[in-house]
Amino acid sequence: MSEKNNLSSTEHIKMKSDGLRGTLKESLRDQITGAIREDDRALVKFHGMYQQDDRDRRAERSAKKLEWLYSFMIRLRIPGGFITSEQWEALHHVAGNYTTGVIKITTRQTIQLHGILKSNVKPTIKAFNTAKLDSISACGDVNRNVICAAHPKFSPVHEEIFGYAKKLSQLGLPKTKAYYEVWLDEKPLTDKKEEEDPLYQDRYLPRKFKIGIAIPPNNDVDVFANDCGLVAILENDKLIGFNIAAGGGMGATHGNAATYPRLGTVLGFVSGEEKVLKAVYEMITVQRDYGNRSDRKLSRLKYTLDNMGVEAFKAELEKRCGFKLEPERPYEFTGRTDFYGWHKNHEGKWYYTVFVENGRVLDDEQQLLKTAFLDIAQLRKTNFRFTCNQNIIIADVNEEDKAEIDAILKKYGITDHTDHASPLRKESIACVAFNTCPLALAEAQRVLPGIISKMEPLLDKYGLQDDNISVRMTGCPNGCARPYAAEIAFIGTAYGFYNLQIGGDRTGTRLNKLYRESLNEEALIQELDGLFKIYSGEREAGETFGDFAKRVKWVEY
Ligand code: SRM
Ligand code: SF4
Repeated sequence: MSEKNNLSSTEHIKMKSDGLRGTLKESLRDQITGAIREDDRALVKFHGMYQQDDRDRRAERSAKKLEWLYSFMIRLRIPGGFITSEQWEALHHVAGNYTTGVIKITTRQTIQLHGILKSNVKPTIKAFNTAKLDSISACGDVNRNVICAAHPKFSPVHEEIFGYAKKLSQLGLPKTKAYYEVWLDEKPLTDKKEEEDPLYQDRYLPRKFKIGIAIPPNNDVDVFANDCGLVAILENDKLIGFNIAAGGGMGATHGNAATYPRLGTVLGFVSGEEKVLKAVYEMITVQRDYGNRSDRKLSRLKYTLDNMGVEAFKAELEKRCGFKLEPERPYEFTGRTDFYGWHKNHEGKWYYTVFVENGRVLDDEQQLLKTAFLDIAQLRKTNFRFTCNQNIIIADVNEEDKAEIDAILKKYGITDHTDHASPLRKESIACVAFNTCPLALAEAQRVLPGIISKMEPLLDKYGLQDDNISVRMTGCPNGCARPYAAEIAFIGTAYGFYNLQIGGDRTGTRLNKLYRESLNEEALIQELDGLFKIYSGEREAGETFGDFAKRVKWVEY
């Protein structure tokens, strides 16, 4: 079982937090500082928020002997990434009233808003609550936003599988009512028994826990990057159950060999709703009881699994479930890209997938994304779905409304942008990094578009312009853009420097490997020029860049 002694400081904060309340109310009342108390910074994450500061302005503020410019980032819990047009409209106004204005679609199918001053946090949460949106458990040592294959075109059982995302999200919600008391001013419970929590108890999990659901043949959710991955198995267009995988995770720390990215291991197959929910629930309890609570760098499920061994982990899971997992069922992933433009599903509804570069919804000189989405939302004729590739699907459009929506997309430059962006650009993902992420060593979303602009001419030069090679960039090794599962990854090591990793496959089932260490942007482009030249000349028909890199042993497997 997990270490009883030598608990990390976060464990103590959780235990004495009175159901995640801590001194949050006092912290909010304190007008002397834009920050909250130190222990509350750990607790506020469980409510879906992070205290941050503007890193671009640290030096200037310090020089003036001013406190850093603190603000909060709020991340919503949106299982399966689905919201209504009413909710989009509310989100648009919250973003305008209280935040930087940019709506950021995350790699886990939800949205984040940045730059919220302490005094604006409660009004923001209240406005979300009015729109039936919340940020409970979007961060913290709990089950996070449950992600699910995004595009309803791909399966007649999409709705049923999306239903699992909602149920699993509910299953993993903490029982504490602290969120309602602290942020929504609801009266404290008179009987604390109401919030006794058999799953999380008073220590919650050793670390974050992530669940993803994929519908083959598309792996848009990168299912094996999750602590718990469910791969839907269909027979004759009917859902018969899920292969269940454990131990995916991307995070690593430079210079700490005990940490590593890992893809989930399929443990077996499970069918029937009750058993599927039970298997996931018990996987969470195994992690709760066996996960490392001393060293947070080694506390994700992937380390628990590797420490116990896959067979022992599976045996413990089956013991707790009271049933055995069946042997894994066959499935095949053929891609993980989003399907841009208009597509029709089996019921005759239309879906338009908009390319949102790095998930940043704003109006700029190329296109008026925010304006277009607001206009569309105000029609009340669509829903919105976020994808794990940081894009948006304008969803559930009736045949008779399609022309009206299409006209808005054209008017504001959206169609043009989505149609004309290169396959390379549309496949690229970057994490937030500067100026808000406190862990960033290097830039990511602010520089990747420019790097792609330098890679595009290289691909043109070698006749590779139609190749949708997956490129992912992060400002540090934590892996928020799932870079280790890309064909090409740039992983920040210091400001302006990146490790170049290559050799991952295009479907998220093979990790890449380190090829060159700490290159600046110019050196990265130079290296890629050489690699693309060889790839274009020597690849076999249909061979992807990642597969080629592996075959010719640019990196060792
Ligand atoms: Fe992440 C921490 C942003 C998806 C692995 N991640 C952070 C923080 C909160 C920094 C912090 O701890 O203070 C970043 C906030 C930046 C900012 O200013 O907004 C951050 N992570 C993001 C997002 C917004 C990236 C994006 O541009 O889309 C994604 C939000 C997802 C969501 O909606 O919940 C995001 N993070 C991921 C993913 C991808 C995924 O889950 O599919 C991963 C890799 C998978 C995994 O968990 O292993 C990921 N984030 C991490 C880690 C490393 C965890 C580890 O096991 O070592 C950290 C650092 C930590 O937890 O200590 C981290
Ligand atoms: Fe921040 Fe690193 Fe995550 Fe990028 S990968 S958002 S730099 S923690």
